[in-house]
Amino acid sequence: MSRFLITAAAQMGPISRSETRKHTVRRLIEMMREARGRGAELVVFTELALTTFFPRWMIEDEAELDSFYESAMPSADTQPLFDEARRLGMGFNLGYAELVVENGVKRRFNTSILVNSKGEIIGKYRKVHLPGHDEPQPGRAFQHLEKRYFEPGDLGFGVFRGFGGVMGMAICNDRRWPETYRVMGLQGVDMVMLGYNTPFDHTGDEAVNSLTLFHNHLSMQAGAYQNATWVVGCAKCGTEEGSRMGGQSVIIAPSGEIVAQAVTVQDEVITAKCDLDMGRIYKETIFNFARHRRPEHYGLIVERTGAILPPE
Ligand code: ING
Repeated sequence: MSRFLITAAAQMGPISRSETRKHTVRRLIEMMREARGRGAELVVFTELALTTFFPRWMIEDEAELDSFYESAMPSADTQPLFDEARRLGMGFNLGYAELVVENGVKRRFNTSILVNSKGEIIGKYRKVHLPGHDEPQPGRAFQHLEKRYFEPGDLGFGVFRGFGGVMGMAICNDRRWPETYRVMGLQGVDMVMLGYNTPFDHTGDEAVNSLTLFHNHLSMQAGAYQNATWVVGCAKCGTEEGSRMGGQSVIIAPSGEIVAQAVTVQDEVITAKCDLDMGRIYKETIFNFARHRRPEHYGLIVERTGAILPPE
């Protein structure tokens, strides 16, 4: 008996630096309603879905920097999103900048939550792989200061029961690292959801930058297939404050096939009827970790001891 989950990704076009949370939340609610209209039970929003991608700037003023973070979730500005999800009877995944004060110390994370159809937060993730730099780099049209504005996630790659399956979360750069999917794959994940803000000028190398969209899908399709899981990748895209970011949000099956893809660089909802049991054949045959995986033979002990290369 298949476990079908009608899933949506709500790709976002640019969010300007001055856009209010209220306006952004209205955009999210409009897409949530469109997704529900197509029967979606879950909608995946993007990374940092409430604000512009502020790590592209060096922000000296702490109050201004804090203005891009959420110190409560939900807050008065985001409560309408939770209320609408409950009214519509659907869940959502939301990426945002999280500010918490622990023992008087401000801690900042690039965070994602999973909310069920009752408006309850049933899962939380904090981005592990932070790309870019902690100091502004000379010569860049746009900075990429995630290492300055966020700490590496301290929650690991957990999975959460919900929506009839085992759900996992990642954020943006995480999707490029095989460990991200494998840690969740080893926990039997059925669907990994992630948002991304991916500028075309990240490396400064024209050849690499020209492959931005190819590498985007390559990373997620490989992760899906090699761990027999659905992957939903949802972009913030278009030219946002002068920075061009890639779109092509996708819903990818455990086979690695793209079953839905966005075709604009604006707010766009894509949906798919996801059979959460589709991964089973892969988990039981090709990627039967218990039968075929042999970490004891991978030389990982060598890596752990730091002696990456065998002695001369
Ligand atoms: N953005 C980008 C990402 O991993 C990047 C950074 C862009 C890395 C292009 C490599 C190539 O998609 C975030 N926010 O992680």
